[in-house]
Formats: sequence, C-alpha cells, structure tokens
Amino acid sequence: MTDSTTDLARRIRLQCLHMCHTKRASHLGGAFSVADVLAVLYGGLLTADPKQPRAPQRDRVFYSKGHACTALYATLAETGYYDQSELDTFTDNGSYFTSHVNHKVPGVELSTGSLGHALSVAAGVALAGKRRQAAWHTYAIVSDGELDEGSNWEAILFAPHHRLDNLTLVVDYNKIQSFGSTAEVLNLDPLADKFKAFNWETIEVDGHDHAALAAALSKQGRSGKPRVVIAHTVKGKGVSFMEHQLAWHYKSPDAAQFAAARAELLQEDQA
Ligand SMILES: Cc1ncc(C[n+]2csc(CCOP(=O)(O)OP(=O)(O)O)c2C)c(N)n1
Ligand SMILES: [Mg+2]
Repeated sequence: MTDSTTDLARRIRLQCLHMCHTKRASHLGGAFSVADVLAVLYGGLLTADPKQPRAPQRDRVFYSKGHACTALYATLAETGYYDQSELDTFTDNGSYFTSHVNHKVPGVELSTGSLGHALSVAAGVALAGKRRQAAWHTYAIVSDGELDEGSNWEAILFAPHHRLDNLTLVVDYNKIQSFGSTAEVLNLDPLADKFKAFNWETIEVDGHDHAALAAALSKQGRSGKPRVVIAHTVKGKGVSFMEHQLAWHYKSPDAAQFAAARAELLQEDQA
C-alpha cells in the first residue's frame, strides 16, 4: 500500500496547490498537513465503493476541518468518486465544490467548516452502528486548533462511556492554528495524556509516515475503547517555503510560488 499511497498523497497535494492557485483560495497549509492521512485512508484502508458513496455498509469518514476542503475534494477525485474535471468549478457560483466542505459532493458525509461539530456527529453515528452490530467503522478527522471547541470534549467523554471501539479519531496535530502556534494560543499538551485520562486508546504517530498511519488506522484489534491517533504533522508539508509557516493558512500561491511549489512536489516524486 505504501508506494501507491505515497503517489496518491503527492497527487492530492498537487491538486490542492492547483485549486488554491487558480481560485485564489486559502488553507493550503492545513490541506498539506492532512494529505498523508487521507491518502492512507482512501488509498485502500476504507471499506468504500466510490461508485456507491451512500452504500449502507461503507465506512464513514467525518472530516471536521472543513476549511481545508481542497484536500478532501482532491482525495475523492483521485480515488474515483467523480471526475477530476469537476474540480474546475471549485468556488464557482452554483458549484457543489464550495470553499468549505459540502455534503452534496459525493463521498462527503457532512458539511463542515464551522469547527467543532463532526466528532460529535461521528460519535452518534458510531453508537448507531454499535447498536445495530454493523461491520462498518467510523472515522473523524479534526484539526488541532479545533480542539479548542468545547463540543469536542463532550464527544471525547461520550465515546468511551459507550465503548465505541468502532470509532477512530485522527487529530491533525500540525501545531499551528489561525493566529499562532497552538502552544501560544491555547496549549493542548500533554494531549496524549488528556485522551488517556478520558479512557481512549491513544496512539501517537508521525502523520507523514504511511506505514505507521496504516497500522494506527487499522480497524483490527480493537479493545472496547475508541481510538485516537494523534498524527504529528507539519503545516504546509511537502513545500519547503510553506512548512511551519502560519502565513500559508491564508495565502494563495501566485504564479511564481505555484511554479516553485509544483516543482518541489514533482521532485519529491522522483526522490
Ligand atoms: C467555529 C469556528 N470558529 C472559527 C473559525 C475560523 N477558522 C478557520 S480555520 C481556523 C483554525 C485553523 O487552525 P486548525 O484548527 O489547527 O486547522 P489547520 O491547522 O489544520 O488548518 C479557524 C479559527 C471556524 N472555521 N469555525
Ligand atoms: Mg492546526
């Protein structure tokens, strides 16, 4: 899986870059930080049929960081939910490909963008699955700054109470939020200890290591607890002048930046 998911992640990043450049869109840094998580999930780990995105037996993915929509839209295009050409309408009037994630796009479970909601929905869906003894699994993906929203902590309390071992939460822990580092704005650490205290099975991984992600995101070997995968990531991952830079939460690449970033991503492929 690892070689093909590496290539998938590269194609996701290239598509995000293209969308943000052509449509003057933002949030490239958070799209790049989560690209590897999405590549590993959609690149073979999920039970999913792109041609039947609402199939009852599908695994459910609730992508909470809706501002980083380009990463999810690109992933779904790359894995066959719709044609790449549909992304040309991104942000256009009347397009389903809105600048925050839209559930009218095939494969998207929930419209998100107002941060702090999807984990609670995912926990409810996982509880429903548990009660029906369904085989499908529920994933939620949240950003780190998003954990400042109290609604997450209600769900973090709720899920272990109901022994939701059919739920996996991924935290895209890129250490940067809108106005600074998470350490400065509202410190989350020690994050793993907090989840352990709330009775979650807690795994920390390098969020750009595909083999480690695949093991952590596996549905096997569940222990009666929900699992959190704290994915240590880099905001802007893959393009040297975007990595760790708060500015790339907002900026859209101009022509020169687009060309330089594209060259780096393509070079990475040859390495
Ligand atoms: C409820 C809510 N408040 C504020 C915002 C504005 N906003 C957009 S992205 C963001 C935070 C970005 O940081 P983080 O959550 O860490 O996301 P990432 O680093 O993955 O881009 C904020 C506050 C929002 N989308 N929703
Ligand atoms: Mg962040």
